[in-house]
Amino acid sequence: MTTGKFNPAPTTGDALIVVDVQNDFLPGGSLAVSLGDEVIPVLNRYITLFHGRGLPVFLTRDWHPPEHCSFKAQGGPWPPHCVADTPGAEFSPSLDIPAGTPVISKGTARRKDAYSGFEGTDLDHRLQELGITRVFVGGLATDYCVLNTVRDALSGGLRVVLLRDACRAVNVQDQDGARAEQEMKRLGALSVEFPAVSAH
Ligand code: VGL
Ligand code: ZN
Repeated sequence: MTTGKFNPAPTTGDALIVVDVQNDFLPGGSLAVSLGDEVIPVLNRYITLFHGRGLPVFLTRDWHPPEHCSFKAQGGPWPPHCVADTPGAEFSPSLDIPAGTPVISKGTARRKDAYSGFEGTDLDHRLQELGITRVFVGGLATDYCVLNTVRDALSGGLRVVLLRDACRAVNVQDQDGARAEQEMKRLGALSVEFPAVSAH
């Protein structure tokens, strides 16, 4: 359901998924997303909101081995980024992470890339265990990991609220971010901005 009297106020059965807010995707990082740092204060508000209501928060992270297949030297499209246990792979120090927040690592196998937080991880199982039926998704980047995470959430039967002001795109091509958002909405995601949620 994407329109009508859909109430996006976070409640029991909802979880927040914060996608890849890691130093390498932020200004100064090896695969910096333009204005990527602007998502942090918005995400911090969502984290506070969910955590304050006792609702689960999950963090995903890109967590690649040093010679990952997505890196240019291995024939992939990207500069080296988010190599496990390096400073570039760490979450931004500005992200307010409650103690004990679960972290989902993806793209950990050398020969396989994974843009979705569900791919090759136990995220689906973890959400099921908690009785989650709807996920709120924001982070980096709109046109890769957010898009693919949202796609998998929807095809796994979850409802999705896309936090549009908590996302920024790589935009390899000019309109990639805009196209990704359209695609997520077409697939059934509800796209909201923060006040739409906090007003309830
Ligand atoms: C991502 C490009 C390469 C992302 C990850 O997190 O969106 N983008 N690896
Ligand atoms: Zn990556």
